[in-house]
Amino acid sequence: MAFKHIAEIPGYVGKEVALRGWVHRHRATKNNVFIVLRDSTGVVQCVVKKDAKFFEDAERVGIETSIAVKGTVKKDERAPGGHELTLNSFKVVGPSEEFPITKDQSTEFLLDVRHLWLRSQRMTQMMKARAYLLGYFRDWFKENGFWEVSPPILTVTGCEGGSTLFSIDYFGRKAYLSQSAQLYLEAISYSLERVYSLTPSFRAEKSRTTRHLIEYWHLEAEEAFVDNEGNMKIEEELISYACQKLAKEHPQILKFFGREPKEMLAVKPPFERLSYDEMLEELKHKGIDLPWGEDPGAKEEKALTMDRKKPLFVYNYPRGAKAFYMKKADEKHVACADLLAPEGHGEIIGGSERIWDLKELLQSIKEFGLNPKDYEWYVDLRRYGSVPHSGFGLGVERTLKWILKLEHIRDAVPFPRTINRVYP
Ligand code: NSS
Repeated sequence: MAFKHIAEIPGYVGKEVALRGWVHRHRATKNNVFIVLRDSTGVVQCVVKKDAKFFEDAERVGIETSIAVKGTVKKDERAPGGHELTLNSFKVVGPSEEFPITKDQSTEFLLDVRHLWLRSQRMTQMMKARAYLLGYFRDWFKENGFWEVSPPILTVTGCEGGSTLFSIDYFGRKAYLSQSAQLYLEAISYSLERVYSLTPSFRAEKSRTTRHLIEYWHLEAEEAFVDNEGNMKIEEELISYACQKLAKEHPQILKFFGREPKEMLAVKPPFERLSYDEMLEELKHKGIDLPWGEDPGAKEEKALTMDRKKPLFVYNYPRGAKAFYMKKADEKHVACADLLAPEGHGEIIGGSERIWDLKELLQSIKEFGLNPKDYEWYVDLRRYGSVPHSGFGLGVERTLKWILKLEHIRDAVPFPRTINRVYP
């Protein structure tokens, strides 16, 4: 008899099915054993009656034991999932020692046993939401003429400043783990025009916050013949597409996390745009004095986005607050934009128009105090048919944190790497 998944059960009322999975909950009374069985698609209550020859095995079975069962399906409104199975066959696949996770355990403990905690409903739903989200991003790129490409992770060329570079010993020479695929995507965009990649990025962030990971997943795009405004349009279309899809196709996952699907349906272009200088004005009205030239931090971003329902672009930052590769918008500002998620979550995307003129780039590398030797190949791109181009990087975990209303970024990834945790 072929095994079915729990999600298929509604099609088998009155019939017999075979299921396999793990013991999620267990309760024994004098005459019945109730087992809530879990598989990747859901949970279902199974009942073992006193007269079953495997009653004692079922009575003793521990939480998280893997089992294979057969039983008859009946509708039961009170049962989790709305159906119940009366078992006529019960086999242990792999026994379980006493499961260390019980109710009300500390966050630290749950992080220590993350390899087991991933079986929880919360983590399961998060991982599904994450997979759907990445799928929608890919769908959007495909429908809009972007090629998926695979840039390197080991590099000698820093992209986002030396302070967060992770260095490694590369057979006697110093190399780094990638902070961003951007420079490589720029090179590939002069071949394929519109490209994107999904890779891990690494930041040796010394700060302990609810929105920084040491290793995070970075969705980056680069587009030839596109300016900063065109870049923002691409970003808002991409984000909106994924939010609409999640709300329409998986509202129950959003609801599980306390997110109303209609809030995601409302995430439609155009997103509001504030220039950096306008942002300072708005902050002033909110009682925050950010000196011109400084990058807004968590506090400022929270103040800006707390009462907003849709993401907000802040564009044209002061040159000194941003990276060497950004094209000037005027003498003081660069043509860039950060996308801030609403409800206090803050930055989820950083993007910009790139310097595409050779002399301007050499000048900028010098002014930012970088070693021109490390950037020779990157500079070279400007020697052979350079064109205006722009791109952006989206933090997958930050985006998920916003959509699922998570308190901490570590719950948007199965095995978080933070300043004090690289295990399990
Ligand atoms: O540093 S960024 O703002 N921009 C770049 O890396 C560009 N080179 C991307 C590009 O144009 N191709 O990082 C982009 C996004 C940022 O908005 C966050 O959402 C996310 O990457 N990010 C992080 N997420 C989690 N943890 C950390 N530490 C982190 N740093 C950036």
